[in-house]
Amino acid sequence: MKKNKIVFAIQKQGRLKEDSMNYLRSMGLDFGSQQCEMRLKCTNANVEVLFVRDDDIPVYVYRKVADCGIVGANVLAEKSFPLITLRRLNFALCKLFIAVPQNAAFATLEDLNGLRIATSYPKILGEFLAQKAIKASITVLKGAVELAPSLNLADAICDLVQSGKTLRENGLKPLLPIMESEALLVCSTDSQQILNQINFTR
Ligand code: PRT
Ligand code: ZN
Repeated sequence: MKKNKIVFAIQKQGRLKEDSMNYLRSMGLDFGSQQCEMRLKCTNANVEVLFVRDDDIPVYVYRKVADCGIVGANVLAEKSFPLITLRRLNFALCKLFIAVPQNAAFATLEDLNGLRIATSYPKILGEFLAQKAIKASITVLKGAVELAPSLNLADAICDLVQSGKTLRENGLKPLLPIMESEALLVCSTDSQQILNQINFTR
């Protein structure tokens, strides 16, 4: 049976939401006022938007509940579902860094051996450390990662950096970049069918 409706999964609230909606509008999609917190119907095409946590976007797309999603490359890499990236969207730009206390003696990659590193990205960090043959222990935190060194919960952190302000405010300095990130338009393996139905002009 032919499926005509195209479903997008985008972030419900946060740094990706506004730019994601603007991107959909830039493709010529119009939306009325939002009646429901979780879903929004397009008024000029058979398109629906689902608003979800950004961490859940890869699974929505992988399980084909949504056809496309807009998610940070960092989240996509951490969740590691085999999705197709249709477009790099050039917003939500940031870098995942290993950072250490400003007064720390650690200066090189090798200095991380034996340290405790706090992060919300254990998979990305674990793979990076394994590739570099560094043996460090990873402490997984969902948020407030920058606080961990001052609370003696960790010796270093691995977190997203944009301006660097949060690191400075917490007495930390960047040591090593792990990955660059930006918002990505992703879909599952039916990409061609989706591309045929919508004109991705940008
Ligand atoms: O509720 P939900 O789970 O959907 O949202 P969230 O809280 O997990 O995500 P959100 O809205 O904070 O970020 C969504 C995405 O935006 C991230 O996954 C990244 O792809 C991207 N992004 C871009 C950022 C940043 N820049 C960013 N600076 N995500 C987080 N930060 C945080 C960072 O964790 C740190 O605490 O901002 C702080 C650093 O910022 P600077 O400017 O002080 O360096
Ligand atoms: Zn999230």
